[in-house]
Amino acid sequence: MTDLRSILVTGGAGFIGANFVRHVLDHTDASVVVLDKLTYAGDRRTLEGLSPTRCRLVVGDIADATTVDEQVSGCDAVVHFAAESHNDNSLADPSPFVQTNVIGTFQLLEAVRRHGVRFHHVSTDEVYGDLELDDPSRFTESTPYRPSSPYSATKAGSDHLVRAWTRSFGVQATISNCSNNYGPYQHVEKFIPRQITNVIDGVRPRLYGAGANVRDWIHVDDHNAAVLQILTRGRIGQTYLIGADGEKNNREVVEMILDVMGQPRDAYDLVTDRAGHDLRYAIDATTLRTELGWTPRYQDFRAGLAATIDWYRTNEAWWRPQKAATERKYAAAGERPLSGEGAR
Ligand code: NAD
Ligand code: TDX
Repeated sequence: MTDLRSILVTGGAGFIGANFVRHVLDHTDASVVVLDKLTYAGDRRTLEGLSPTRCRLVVGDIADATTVDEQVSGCDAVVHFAAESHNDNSLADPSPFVQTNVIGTFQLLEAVRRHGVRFHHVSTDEVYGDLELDDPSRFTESTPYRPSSPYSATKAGSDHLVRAWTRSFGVQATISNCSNNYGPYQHVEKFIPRQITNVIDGVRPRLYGAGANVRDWIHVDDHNAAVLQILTRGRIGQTYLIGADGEKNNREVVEMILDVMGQPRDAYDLVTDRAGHDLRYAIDATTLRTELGWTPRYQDFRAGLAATIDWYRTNEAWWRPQKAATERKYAAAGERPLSGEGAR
């Protein structure tokens, strides 16, 4: 196993990054520097309670070359989570997506190139576009890129930069493309926490379109265990797809949330669909499983979801400050009920 003493985690005050920092502190002896701009999606409280001798937060922008050079020069590896991450926001204003996801990744690559630092790039299965609902195939490492939204197009662009810097400049990099994550500390703009917090507030969950779109759900801890294994044992230049065989359509997920929370399974509304809404994502993680021996620990989605619901019930103080502004953003984007009680 590669000896990593100091890891720079970009976006470590966001959902997956903060869970990764906890995973590293629990499973290795390494210390962590988090580089995070603290946008609307980043929250310093998410890192509260972590050992101050092993985890330090630097507030800064990955698109700023000076800040990035300073932080990269002192570390053994960079794990790059920082991004604008929400598809709906990218439809309302793509500009910060280009700036952070493309220019920010470029600045990091230039710095790891200068300092000879190991780099792991965290990306998404959305770079592959979508699959038909009745298509039995799944994404593999050789599926052609076909992004649909400004978000996924900028993530695809960042993946291409990483590959070019690896091949042309010898940067020691790996890439992972993961499916939809769920778990603690996810921003309430995202599907699962939005619906859980709606139910807590006595508001009916909101499904886009007919609720038939399929996502391949994975618990955030399983994603992060895979990222750490790729960082320490992955092949340089290799891309690994991360997924836990968790395909479900959105209606099934909402019905399960309602059921676990003691509500009637049909107590949701159908609302305006997302423009360009990808139909289905599905991951074939054979390379990761066979090469690195990774297996997901959270095999029971309902149990993982119930634990996540408990987390949101117990940690209202963490998400409450974001909730009203998030719902105002959806209302301003023109979201309105098409069927269900809300439409009457
Ligand atoms: P998130 O939105 O919860 O967190 C993103 C973090 O990045 C925030 O803390 C934010 O403050 C920080 N950030 C944004 N712009 C920055 C900048 N310019 N400089 C420094 N920090 C900045 O996102 P997430 O869901 O935790 O996603 C993390 C990564 O994982 C992203 O790269 C995303 O594309 C990828 N990913 C996410 C999922 C998912 O289901 N959420 C699935 C696959 C891949
Ligand atoms: O209120 C909602 N109702 C609804 O039906 C919201 C917020 C979403 N949806 C649907 C849209 C998607 O089909 O639920 C599904 C999941 O939506 P999101 O949580 O917005 O995730 P998605 O667009 O699939 O992208 C996520 O997975 C891949 C992450 O946000 C990305 O960062 C990651 O790259």
